[in-house]
Amino acid sequence: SEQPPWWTRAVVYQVYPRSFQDSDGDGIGDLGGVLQRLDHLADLGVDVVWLSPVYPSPQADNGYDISDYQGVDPLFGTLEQLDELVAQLHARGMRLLMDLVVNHTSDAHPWFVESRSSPDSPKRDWYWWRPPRAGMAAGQPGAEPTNWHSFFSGPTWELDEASGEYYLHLFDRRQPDLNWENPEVRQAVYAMMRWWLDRGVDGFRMDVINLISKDVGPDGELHDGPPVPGLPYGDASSSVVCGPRIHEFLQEMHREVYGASRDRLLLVGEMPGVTVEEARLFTDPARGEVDMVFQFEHVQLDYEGSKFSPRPLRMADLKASFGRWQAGLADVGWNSLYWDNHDQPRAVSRFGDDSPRSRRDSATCLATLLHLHRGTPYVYQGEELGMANAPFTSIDDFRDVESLNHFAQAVAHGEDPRAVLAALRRMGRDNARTPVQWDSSAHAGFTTGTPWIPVNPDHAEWNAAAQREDPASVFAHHRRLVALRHDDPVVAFGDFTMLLPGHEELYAFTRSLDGDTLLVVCNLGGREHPLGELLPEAVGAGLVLGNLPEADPAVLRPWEARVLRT
Ligand code: TEU
Repeated sequence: SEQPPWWTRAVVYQVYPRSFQDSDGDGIGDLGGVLQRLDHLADLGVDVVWLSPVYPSPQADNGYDISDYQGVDPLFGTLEQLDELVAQLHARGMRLLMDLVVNHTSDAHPWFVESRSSPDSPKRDWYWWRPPRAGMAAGQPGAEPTNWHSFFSGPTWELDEASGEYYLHLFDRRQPDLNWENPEVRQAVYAMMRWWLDRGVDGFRMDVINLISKDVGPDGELHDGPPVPGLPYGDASSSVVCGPRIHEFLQEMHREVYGASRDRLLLVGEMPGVTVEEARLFTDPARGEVDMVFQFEHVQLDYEGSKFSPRPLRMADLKASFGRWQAGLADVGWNSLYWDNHDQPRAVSRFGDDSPRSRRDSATCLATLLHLHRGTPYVYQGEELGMANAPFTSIDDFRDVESLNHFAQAVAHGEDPRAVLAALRRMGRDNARTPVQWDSSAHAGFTTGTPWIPVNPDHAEWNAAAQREDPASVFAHHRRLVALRHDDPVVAFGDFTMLLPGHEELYAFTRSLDGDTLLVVCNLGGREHPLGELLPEAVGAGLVLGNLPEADPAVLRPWEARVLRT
């Protein structure tokens, strides 16, 4: 049978360049810094680097608001440095994914500047422009063309005074949505993608790519969504998540862009709200769409509605979600596996226990659980070091537009600022954006200047230098997990079977391939459990990889994970 694609045994490492390593002392990470740290990535053994945006951008959403798709912002360096990064990664047998942000551009992109210049502009239809709601005056509250609320609070429509028309932005008002119904837009995006592939990049992580097809009804119009409790707006999801032409657009992209390069590429669709059933279609190789998707089910189990309304995570929900995705993509398609990225709080604080006693054990336990599932694991910068949420104390500590907009809207609606701040501290995206902690020196070796966001004070103890030579470190454990995936085909390809589905603290499963079975047992809690009683076959099995020193095989200690060959 034909060889499985190369990325089925790969591990991806996400670099958020702004917070990775600064090389010119301006306090903001850059490409020069990434080039300085390639040995760290090679030492970890990862195969692919997903680079968050470094394109020219006003930085309204830290680069996810792009004003030139074919360049590098001077903040981050030069196109030559990006070419050097491609060459350096390839020299190490690694590959580079660029972040493709084409659901929207920056409002400073020449396309939008032209589109906004006049209702008669040739690029007017490159974006979503609409008159005020029938019978209402431009600027009147409620006159927005639909009642949708933005991911970043407020309405998704911004009034352009000059024309009296509104433009659509699912995210910040500085991120106008491109109109993918317009074939000129699609062709311009495809040409840009081909330009990057010609420079040697190895694929794309496609930002909110399942939002590009909006559901325009038979009248070509966008319609209101159901009201959202507690918000003056409605929910856009039914009109914009996995819209009617999404598969058509991705297949067209596949036909028009990848060509002969296809087999060397990795194409990852970030898809908020995607279901397993839809992911079977998106990732079925026969359909020519994407290779894998970033889904959001497991990172939406510990809140109700808004991410800023947290609730305790139930283990049964976590197992049901992971189990559903493992089963759903077992016979077709492929899973992405992640806890962390630049949009999520730090895993060890959110799903583990970042207290001094349990931080190392829970970080390595969570990593073992994730990396032993079937799919491609993603390591977010600092996750391999057990980096934790930051000790934010005031709203002035936050930088992220999502958090700042939410705080303003929530306080304006009368919520207690301290309660809102507590939710931001727990779930805010800035938790993932504090600088990577390289050593115990000032600013953790991230910059010789003043960091754009404070370094977590715990870098004195939690940093790469302290861990690289320590076989018991979070880093060393991640290195072993990556090696295991490369060396053991059961890890990459074995069938997944969930065990102990009802257990509140133990998460156990098997991976089987041609009669070779691995048993994985993880204790996601602070109490010991009698493994011998619960899974007798675990006790005599050979230990392939554990996160704690070997002890009584019949007892699973707090935050202990074991990979066993039965
Ligand atoms: O994120 C899309 C997205 O769904 C997240 O904004 C998520 O909904 C939110 O963070 C959860 O509260 C992508 C990028 O990863 C993110 O950084 C950008 O802000 C966003 O798209 C817009 O480009």
